[in-house]
Amino acid sequence: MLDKIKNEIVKAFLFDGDFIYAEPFGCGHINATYAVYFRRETKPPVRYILQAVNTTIFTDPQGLMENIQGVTSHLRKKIQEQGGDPQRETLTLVPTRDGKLLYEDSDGGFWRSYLFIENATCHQSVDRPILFTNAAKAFGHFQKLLADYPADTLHETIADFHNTVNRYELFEKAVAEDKAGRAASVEKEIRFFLDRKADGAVVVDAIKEGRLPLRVTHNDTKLNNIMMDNDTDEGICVIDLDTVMPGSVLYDFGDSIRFGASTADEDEQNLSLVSMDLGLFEAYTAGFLSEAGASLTDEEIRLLPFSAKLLTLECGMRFLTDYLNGDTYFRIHREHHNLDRCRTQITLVADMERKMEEMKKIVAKYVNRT
Ligand code: NDG
Repeated sequence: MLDKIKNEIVKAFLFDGDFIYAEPFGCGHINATYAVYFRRETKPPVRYILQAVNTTIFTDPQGLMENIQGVTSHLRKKIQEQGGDPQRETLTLVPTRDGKLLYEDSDGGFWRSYLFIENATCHQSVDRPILFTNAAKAFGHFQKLLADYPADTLHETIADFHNTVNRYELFEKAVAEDKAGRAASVEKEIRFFLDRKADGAVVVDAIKEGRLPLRVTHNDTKLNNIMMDNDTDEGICVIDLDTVMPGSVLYDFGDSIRFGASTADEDEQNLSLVSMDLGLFEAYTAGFLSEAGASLTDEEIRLLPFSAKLLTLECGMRFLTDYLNGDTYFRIHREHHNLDRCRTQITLVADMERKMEEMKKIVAKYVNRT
């Protein structure tokens, strides 16, 4: 792929300078991401992000790019109004030489590019609680900036993305079909999810019955989807905007806790290292409620602790579904990778169930209803 990038793809984009080299970049499970480097005559070298969109998953890449353009333009305007630096605080698309946002290559692959945000890092884990508080503030702020975005203009890039009732149906289908012949070896894991099927309907039903509002949400709020400033540790830019769609704020809060409040990596094989850290839960809750708290309804606040469990349950079930289907969705780097990922999520769900009352107390501590 690096040859193809050099010989074809980089020539299609409006990059500044002469191509030096390209290298794989980041840790995404879905798209293929590269950094591409350019030499310039009178200015320092520059790099860009180049991404091959996974069109098996995002079947409407044009619609996807319309969303990203719409959302980043909206953010850019607000950041400018507030005196911020839009090239640092939101993603900036680099167009192709013929003015498009996507380049279709000679094999039918779709590519896009962003300016590289320098002097900032995507952290893979929380080594200091302040990072997590700052991530929470950034996601809360992102939510606030998009509160007046016209939601009906957004394409639904992945239908039913966090519809946990639907996710249960897909899971039960994968168990019944057992395409990869693995179901018998993971009976215990399958049972864990089936035992919690009722949880899957809680948020979906509340949205359907109008007890929870739909908002424009990010829907994939892992810690590594925020760039944090290397000098100040502030969360400066929310990235991976592929799943920005109408959703519940609970999806964003819950998914952040799932990933960032864990004491171990998402694919840790030693499960005795995996638990949900209440201190990190508190760090995130404090930051998130300080930014977004005032705009949340009582029902949203009541369900925040449960949402952490729900999103972890959903993600674990998605990993197991993919394992049963033969690993066709998430990129894997070793044979039972999806099963390892599923097991960490199960361990976290069980730990959250034990700690639910304490999580509720922490939320109550930071709710400011004056
Ligand atoms: C990917 C998934 C996200 C999931 C995460 C797990 C898509 C588009 O991997 O939903 O929670 O690490 O499926 N994104 O980012």
